Amino acid sequence: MIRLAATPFEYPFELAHTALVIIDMQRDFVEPGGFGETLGNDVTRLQAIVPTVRRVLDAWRAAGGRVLHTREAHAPDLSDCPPAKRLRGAPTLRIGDTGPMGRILVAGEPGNQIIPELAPRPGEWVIDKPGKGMFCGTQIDALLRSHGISHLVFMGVTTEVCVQTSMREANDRGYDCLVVEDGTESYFPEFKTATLAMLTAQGAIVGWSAPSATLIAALT
Ligand code: C5J
Repeated sequence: MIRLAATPFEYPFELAHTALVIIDMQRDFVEPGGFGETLGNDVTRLQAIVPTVRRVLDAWRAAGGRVLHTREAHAPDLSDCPPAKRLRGAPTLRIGDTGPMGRILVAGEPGNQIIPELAPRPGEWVIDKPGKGMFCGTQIDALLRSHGISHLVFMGVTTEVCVQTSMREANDRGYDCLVVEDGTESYFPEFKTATLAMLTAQGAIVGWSAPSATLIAALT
C-alpha cells in the first residue's frame, strides 16, 4: 500500500489495483495545426508539461503499473460525432476537415497520434474515445473492472475538459481518482487552477491531487 501525501488528505493506493490514465496527449491538442489550434488556442502551454508527464510515466512503468492512454478520436465516417459537436462555434477547421496533420480529430490520422515522447509501449492500453469523458462510448469501465482496477491516477489535457470530465465520470462509477497537478494543463491557466480546486474541495468530492515529485518519490 502506498500512502501518498495529497490534497485534501492522504491518498492510499495499491499499485496492482491502480491505472495511470494519460488523457489525450495527441498531436491534435499539443501541436500547431491540430484541433486545439483550430479553436484559437495557444498550444505551447500544453507542450510545457510533456517532460513532467514523461517522468511520471517512466516511474510508473519502472514500478510495473498499468497504463491507459486515451485519444479523442472519431470514426472516419464521423458516425460517432454528434452534429452539435462538429457544427458548434467557428473554428478555422471543423472535425473531419483536412488540416496540416490530416483530418481533424479522426482516428488513424497523423494528428490523432499520441506525441512521440509519450508513445504507448506494447502491453499498454490505448483507447479511442468519441467524447470528452473516457467512459462515453467506450468499453473502458469493463476493461478496468476485469483487471481489478479500483484507483485511477490522471494526467493529460485539457484539465477542465477531458481530464475533469473523465475524472468525474470515474468518480461516479466508484473509482478513487487522483490528478497529478503538474501533469495536466489547460489552454487557460485560470481554468486549471479552478478545476484542481473544485475537484478536491468538500473532502475530495471528486478526488485528490498531488504534485508529480511526490508521486515519483513514492514509486521509487
Ligand atoms: C478538448 C480535451 N479540450 N482532450 N479535449 O476539446 O480536453
